[in-house]
Amino acid sequence: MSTKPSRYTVTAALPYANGPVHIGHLAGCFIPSDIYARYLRKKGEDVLFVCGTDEHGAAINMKAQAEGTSPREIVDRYHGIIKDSFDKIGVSFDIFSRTSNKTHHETAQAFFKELYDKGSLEEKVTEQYFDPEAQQFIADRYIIGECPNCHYEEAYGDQCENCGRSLSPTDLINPKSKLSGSTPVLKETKHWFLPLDHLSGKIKSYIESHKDWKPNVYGQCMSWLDAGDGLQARSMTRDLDWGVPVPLPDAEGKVLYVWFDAPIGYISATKELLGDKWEDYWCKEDTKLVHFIGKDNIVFHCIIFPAMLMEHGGFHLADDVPANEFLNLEGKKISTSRNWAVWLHEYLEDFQGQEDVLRYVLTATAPESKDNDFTWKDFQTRNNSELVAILGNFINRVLVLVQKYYEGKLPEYGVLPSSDLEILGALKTAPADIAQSLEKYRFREALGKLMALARLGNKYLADEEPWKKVKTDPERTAQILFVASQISAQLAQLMEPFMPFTAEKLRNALGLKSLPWAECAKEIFLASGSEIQTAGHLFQKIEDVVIEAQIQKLEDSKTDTSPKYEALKEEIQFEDFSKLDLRVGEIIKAEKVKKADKLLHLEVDLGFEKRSIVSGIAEHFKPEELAGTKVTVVANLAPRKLRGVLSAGMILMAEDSNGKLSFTSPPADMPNGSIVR
Ligand code: B3M
Ligand code: ZN
Repeated sequence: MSTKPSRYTVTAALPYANGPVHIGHLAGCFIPSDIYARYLRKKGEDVLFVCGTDEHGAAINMKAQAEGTSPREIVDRYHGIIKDSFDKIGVSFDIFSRTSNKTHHETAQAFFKELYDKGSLEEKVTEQYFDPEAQQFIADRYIIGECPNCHYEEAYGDQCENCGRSLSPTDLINPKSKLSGSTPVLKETKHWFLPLDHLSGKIKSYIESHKDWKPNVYGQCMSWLDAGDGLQARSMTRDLDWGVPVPLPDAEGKVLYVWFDAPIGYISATKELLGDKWEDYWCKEDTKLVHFIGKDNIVFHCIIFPAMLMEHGGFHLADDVPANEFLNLEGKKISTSRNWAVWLHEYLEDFQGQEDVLRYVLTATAPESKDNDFTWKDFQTRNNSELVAILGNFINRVLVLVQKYYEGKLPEYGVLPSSDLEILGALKTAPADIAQSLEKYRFREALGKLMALARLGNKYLADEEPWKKVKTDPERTAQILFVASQISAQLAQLMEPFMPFTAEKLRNALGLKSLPWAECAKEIFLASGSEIQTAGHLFQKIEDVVIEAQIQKLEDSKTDTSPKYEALKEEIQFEDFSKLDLRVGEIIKAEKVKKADKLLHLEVDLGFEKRSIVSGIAEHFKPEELAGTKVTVVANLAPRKLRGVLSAGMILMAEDSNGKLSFTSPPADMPNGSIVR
């Protein structure tokens, strides 16, 4: 879009209503979209910011099944929790709807029907797994079996979580239905496909017209388009009993594919909010449509949804899709199933009044161009040494000193020296500078520029030391506090999109209204004589105990569903293996190594010589039981000293998933020194 948009439609990915929202979701799309929407509103733009819960699909059924309840009960519960926590963290949706409601069902069905009537959908009969006991077709996720790649036995029908390979249900060895445990059978079923293969030319030119998209997004789209067999037709319907019913007479028991109906949810939510005016936000070319999502949703928003809209006709396509990468937690992938997550509703309970701290930290560490890590330690450091020590400290000093020296009335300032004018000049250019980053969805960078202003203020006070000058040079002191108050005022304005709660507190203390972004490009916000109040401490120091408790909570609540088998290491060549010299040995003597709980000192007979070997098996075996045990020894491992004892070789041990060790013993009649290969 080259001309200035007349209005903006901003969407944030609809979270599945099968669990609460965690910090990964927030960092991925909700915080950035909210900053963007708040910024646009402050600019005076016509903005619609929509979201809602995604209440269909196998994920919801799975959760209901796991809890022995109904999908309806699940979506009602989580819609409530999610909506409430978004309100509290200040994500300012104009509407937060749900895909189970009537408007959405009607909108999605009408959309499907239009494609069907136009002949845009291909009807195909394919074979799908059917559970003969439960008497139903099984969603890919409900089928488990052995991975053909790594042989992990509990791979899902769409993906093996052990080796990461994406699968189809028929790839699984020994498939089992999770519904009943029975072996599924293939059965014919009819579905309606979106012929992405035929549409790929159009889709490609659409994507290619957006070379300006973030490289991670553009790159992922191109790799889908250029993949060996190109785009494949995708089924837009499923055999399931929960979802939007397929609006055709011969489609009993079938619902729309969740990724067909979910993005239409953005449109239904708009209709719900605006009635007939919804079209302005979805059909007009002078509307700028921006989808905020996480990287796992790129193909759906950049390829499948636009293809649906193109086929339907009459819609404006997304102008930008600033997808983020993933946020990890304490070095590990966030996982709902393993409960390795910081849940937003729990954060809000544990850190009341500190909503902006999370917004700040997630923006400062946002995974904008690569995966990033959230750690509680870093959260604490950013709070204590950035928000408290820089931003909070600066503002607190200014407000308190103005109170103390001038009873809260901003003093006259006379003729300011050029160094002060320079600082005021920086206030004037800051809005355009920060806007430049925001317009490019570089929220981290924008926040960095905001904090640079706070640092400038903090340094100014530290250099000028008004608390000293007040005794010797009252005129200069007045100037310093006048200038510092202007910096505070500008911070109050420009921090709004990032930290709306703090911004409001500060504006109130300064007696300022929220100004349109363009009007913030100035030097003086507060005239001499304006009354200002103190604001208390805007940020609180977070103590070690609080952080330790959070780390402990994470550890305590994690559930270990990690695979029973470790993934195989990288392939090696025969030459790599043949470097190992493995020999049969026999333990002659074993004793504990002093001051080392885990180590045993062994004397091992290799036939041609006796070796001293230190082995980390003391917690598993008693030394007196070991004499005469046959073992396999890595005989050419470079010798080294462990706790001062020479270890010339290594004993091979087998370890089960609980960490229990046993020897890989050759038979007793195998002579010591025999080669193992
Ligand atoms: N619910 C997937 C997700 O949460 C999905 C997004 C829908 S956006 C239309 O990752
Ligand atoms: Zn696998």
